[in-house]
Amino acid sequence: MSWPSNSPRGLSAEQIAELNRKFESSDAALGIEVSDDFTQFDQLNDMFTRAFWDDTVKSKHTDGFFDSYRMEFAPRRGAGFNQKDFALRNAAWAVSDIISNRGNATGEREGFQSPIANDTPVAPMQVDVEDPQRETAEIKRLAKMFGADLVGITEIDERWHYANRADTRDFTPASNELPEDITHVIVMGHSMDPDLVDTYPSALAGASTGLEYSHEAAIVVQLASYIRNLGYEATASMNDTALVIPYAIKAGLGEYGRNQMVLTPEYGPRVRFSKIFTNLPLVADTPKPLGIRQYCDICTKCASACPPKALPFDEPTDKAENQSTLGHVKKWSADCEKCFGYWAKLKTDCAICMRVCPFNNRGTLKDRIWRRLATSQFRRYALWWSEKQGLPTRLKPNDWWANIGDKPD
Ligand code: B12
Ligand code: SF4
Ligand code: SF4
Repeated sequence: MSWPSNSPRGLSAEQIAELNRKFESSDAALGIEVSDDFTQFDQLNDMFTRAFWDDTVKSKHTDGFFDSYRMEFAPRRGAGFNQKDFALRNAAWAVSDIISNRGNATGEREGFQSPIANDTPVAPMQVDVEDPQRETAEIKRLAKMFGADLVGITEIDERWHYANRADTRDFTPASNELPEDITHVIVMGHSMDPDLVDTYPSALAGASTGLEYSHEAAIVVQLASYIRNLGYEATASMNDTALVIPYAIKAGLGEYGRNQMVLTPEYGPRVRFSKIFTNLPLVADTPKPLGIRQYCDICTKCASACPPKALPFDEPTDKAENQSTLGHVKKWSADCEKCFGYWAKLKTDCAICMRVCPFNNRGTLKDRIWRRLATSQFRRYALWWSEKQGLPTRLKPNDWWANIGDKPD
C-alpha cells in the first residue's frame, strides 16, 4: 500500500514556483537547491508513520519496537538493555507521552502527528509591538528562560510543511493547516545529555531522546501560551507539521551534515529541535556561513560507523532513495528503511551517527581548537587529527550506572 506523494492537499506547482522565487537569494546563500517539480512531503510516508500502516515496514519486529515502550514488553538482553535501562528510557518519555496520548480519540498524536492543541486561548486584547527587533530579543530571552538552549527565527516557508498530516486513528491523510496569518517560526534547540548519548546504541541512551522530548513539550507549550496571552497566534510544535531541519538551517542554528542532522556550533548534532508558528511581529535571523558543511564534504566518519550502512558516502543528490525520502531538493539522504530496520532489531532508537560526529563536543579547549580548525581552510588538518583519534569509544552502560552512583547529589 502506498499513499500518493503528490497529495491533493499540498501546494500547487505554481505556489511552489512562487516560493522558490521568493526565497531564491536566501536559498542560494544557504546552499538550498529546490527544483520547480518539487512537491511537499506527505507525513504518511515518514518511517515512523509508515511503521503503522505499511505492511513492508510493519512487521513483528517493529511491533516489538513500539511495545518495548511499555515495561511488560521491554526485552532484557544484557548491559544497556536491562529492566533499569528500559525503565529510565520510558520514564524520560513520560511527559511527552502525556501530551502525545491525550488526543488519541480524535486521531491527533500531539507533538508528533499533529501540533500541540492550545489550552490557552488567544487573549482578546493585543499588545502593540512597536519595535519588532526588541520583541524578537525578548522572545529569545524568554525561550531560554523556559529552558531552550538555542533560539532562532525565520519566516514561514510552506515548502517544508507536510502536505498532509496523519490521522492516527486509521493512518489516513488529514489536513495540515495552520491559522492563516502565520508569518514566522521560532525554532528552538534542546541539547541532549552527553553522557547518555555516549552510550548509544542502548535502551539507556534512548533516555537522552525521551528527556528532550519531555523538556521541549513543556517549553513550546509555555512559550506559545505567553504569545497567545499577548493576543497573537502561536502553535506549539515538536516533530509535527513541518520538516525541522530546513527550518533550523534557515533560522541560523547550524548547517546540514552528512549524518542527516543540523550540526550546530554549540553542540554539533547532539541537539533536538522544536518550533512555534506565530504571527507575533518578529525579525528573522540572517544565517552566516559557518564552514561546518564544507567539513562534511571531506569526512565520512558517521557513514563508516553506521551499522546497517544507511548513510551516504557520495555527493548530495536530489534523487529520492525510496518513498520516505523527499526528492527534488539537493541534499545528502539516508536509506532510512535500513536505519529503522536496525532500530527494530535493537528495540530502541539509535544515534551512533550523532555520537561519533567530531562536532559532537563538550566544549573543552581541545574541542574548541578542533572546531576552529575544522571550519577554516585548515579543515584537512582537522580531518587528519580526527582520523588519528579514530572512532570515539562507546561509554559502557554499566559504567554509566556506576558513575551516577558515584556522583555527589
Ligand atoms: C521520521 C524521522 C526519522 C526517521 C527517518 C527519516 C525518514 N526519512 O523517515 C527515523 C526514525 C529513521 C529517524 C532517525 C533519526 N532521527 Co529523526 N526525525 C524524523 C522526523 C520526525 C521527521 C522527518 C521526516 O519527515 N523525514 C522524511 C523525509 C523528509 O526524509 P528525508 O528526505 O530523508 O529528509 C531528511 C534530511 O535530508 C532532512 N531534510 C529534509 N528536507 C530537507 C531540505 C533541505 C534543504 C535540507 C538541507 C535537509 C532536509 O530532514 C529529514 C530528516 O529525516 C524529524 C522531525 C521533523 N519533523 O523534521 C526527526 C529528526 C530529523 N530526527 C532527529 C534525530 C536526532 C534522529 C536520530 C539521531 C534518532 C535519535 N535517537 O534521536 C536518527 C538519525 C538517523 C539519520 N542519520 O538519518 C532530529 C534531528 C536533530 C538535528 N540535530 O538535526 C529531528 C529533527 C527530530 C528532533 N526533534 O529534533 N528520524
Ligand atoms: S561525522 Fe563527519 S561527515 Fe558525518 S556529520 Fe559529522 S562531520 Fe559530517
Ligand atoms: S541512527 Fe544508527 S542506523 Fe540510523 S543512520 Fe544513524 S548510525 Fe545508522
